[in-house]
Amino acid sequence: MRRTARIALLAAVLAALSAGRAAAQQQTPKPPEKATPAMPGMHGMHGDSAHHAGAPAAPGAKPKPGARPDAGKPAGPTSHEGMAGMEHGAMSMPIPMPAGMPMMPGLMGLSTGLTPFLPGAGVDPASLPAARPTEVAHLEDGDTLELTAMLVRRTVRGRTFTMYGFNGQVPGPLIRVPQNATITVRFRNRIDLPSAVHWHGVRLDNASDGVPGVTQAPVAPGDSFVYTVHFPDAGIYWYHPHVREDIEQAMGLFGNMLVDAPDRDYYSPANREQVLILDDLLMNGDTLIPFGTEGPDFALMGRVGNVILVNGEPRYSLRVKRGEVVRFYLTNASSSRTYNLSFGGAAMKVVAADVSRFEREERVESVVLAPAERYVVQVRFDRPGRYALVNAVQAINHFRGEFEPEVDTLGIVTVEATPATPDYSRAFATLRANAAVSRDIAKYRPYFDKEPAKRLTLTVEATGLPLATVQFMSIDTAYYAPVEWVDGMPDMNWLSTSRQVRWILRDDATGKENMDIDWHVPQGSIVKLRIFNDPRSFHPMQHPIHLHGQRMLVVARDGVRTKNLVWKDTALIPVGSTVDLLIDASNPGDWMLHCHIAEHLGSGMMALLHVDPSGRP
Ligand SMILES: [Cu+2]
Repeated sequence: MRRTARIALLAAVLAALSAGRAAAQQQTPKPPEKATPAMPGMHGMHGDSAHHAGAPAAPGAKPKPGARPDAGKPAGPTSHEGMAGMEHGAMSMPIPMPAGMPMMPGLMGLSTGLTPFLPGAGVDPASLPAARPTEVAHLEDGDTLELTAMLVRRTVRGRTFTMYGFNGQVPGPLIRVPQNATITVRFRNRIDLPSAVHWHGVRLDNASDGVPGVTQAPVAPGDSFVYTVHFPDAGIYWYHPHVREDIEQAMGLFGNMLVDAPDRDYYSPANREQVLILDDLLMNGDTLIPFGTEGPDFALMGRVGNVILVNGEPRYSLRVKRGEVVRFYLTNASSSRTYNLSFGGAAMKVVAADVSRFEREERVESVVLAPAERYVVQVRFDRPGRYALVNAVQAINHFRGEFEPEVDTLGIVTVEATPATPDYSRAFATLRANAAVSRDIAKYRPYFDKEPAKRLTLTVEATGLPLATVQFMSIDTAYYAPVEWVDGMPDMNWLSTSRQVRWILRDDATGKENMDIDWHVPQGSIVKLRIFNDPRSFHPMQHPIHLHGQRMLVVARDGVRTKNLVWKDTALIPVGSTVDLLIDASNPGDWMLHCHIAEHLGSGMMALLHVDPSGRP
């Protein structure tokens, strides 16, 4: 049903477009093989305009979150006013299409209308330091870290680019601290955009949350800012700029924080630890796809890269001994991509996520990691040989209207014949219950069945998109996937920018949207928030919703109570789903609630939650 419908609808759109008719005439579908084939050369970059980006300071000059560059600009789908791609700029359709998928004929020759941006315009890459792998910064309570965002020369798949790194490292330094430590971070901005650092998932003082326009001014190029970072919770966290994440984070500004509990037995035992950050880079042959100076491109689905990187490299490798138990700390630093990870059939158990351990360890076949989420998994490699770290997902072929399995190998774990010592096989086979987690959660249980105090609907509005995109979307939306794992429509996606697309958090009670939502709750309150991801919107998509400075429980999905709880700071809301979150509003201040798809955030999908101080010292 779904497959045939997709074939019919896309064929109809293609046929209508090539015949110059309105897409409303899709009742006369043609078979897809009649579709216009890909034009030779359309994948090529026209000129090297990508390396001559416009005003470098512009992309980060976002004074206030939520502000849209041209909000309210009237532009209907039949009007060329303000329409994406009607300005034939220097950059024309550099977007690589998935194998076997032709570009939508109506989109050929269009451009985003944005000034292309890549880091380090006019800088000779040979003059820059080569990016180095992550180094561990062991810090104790009271220590200070110098952290500099800078230009680096980085080689990916044999091609050298000017990108960003913290302290010259990609990912940035791994900050390893004991739980309850407080450190000082002296941040210096030496890149060509305004920046700031957000300490993702850490329940720290509001003044150090790193959100320009909310907790601080943007740090201009050449300037600095001092953060005080306190770590009340053990686990794996990460830091990244909260300014033009679609550029700065994607170009290498991210790193982990690993917070050690005083209890050495906090996790069940492992022979070794590995910290893996995943991200993806969008390349067209030998070049990077430039970003938009004025705002994000790829605003519909976010920028989904075609090169997946583990710790900044296309191929991860690890050698272990037979029977070794490895504890992997996994972080998704991608702008938009959600992963489904497994280790070639090796036994895996999930032990922790964003802000705590699970109530109980659980055996899993794979782990799903949306942008900004973290999971801690333990994997036992019991036979000599090679195990592939894979991302195995269902792709949608929008052209053929089919779901297709897509498996990417991200790395190889080679297992030697020598047995590992100590032998943790028995501890690994035991699924531990973490009674301390259940005890901590106990006082929140009475709130699980309360009526939600707040309700949000997730949706989107678009104006001025290319006609072909509007026609495709209007039909395609009838058949959505709960999670879009890959970008099956990169041409349409690229041409949709934050000028045309506005992603929306809508307060059901007041109708207010995004930054007009100004929720106040008293410190110490326990807030049930119900989020519904409307499948009937113009282009429904999953959203990883992140709340700063607090912790929350996903207590139910579509009315089904979560059986094994864990404290989170980011929750994936699939299309069509209703998710109940219980927020522990314990940390006073002004905190962002937003989608962590960088381009959705850059297209307005954010709100503020004020946690008002209790008034008591
Ligand atoms: Cu989103």
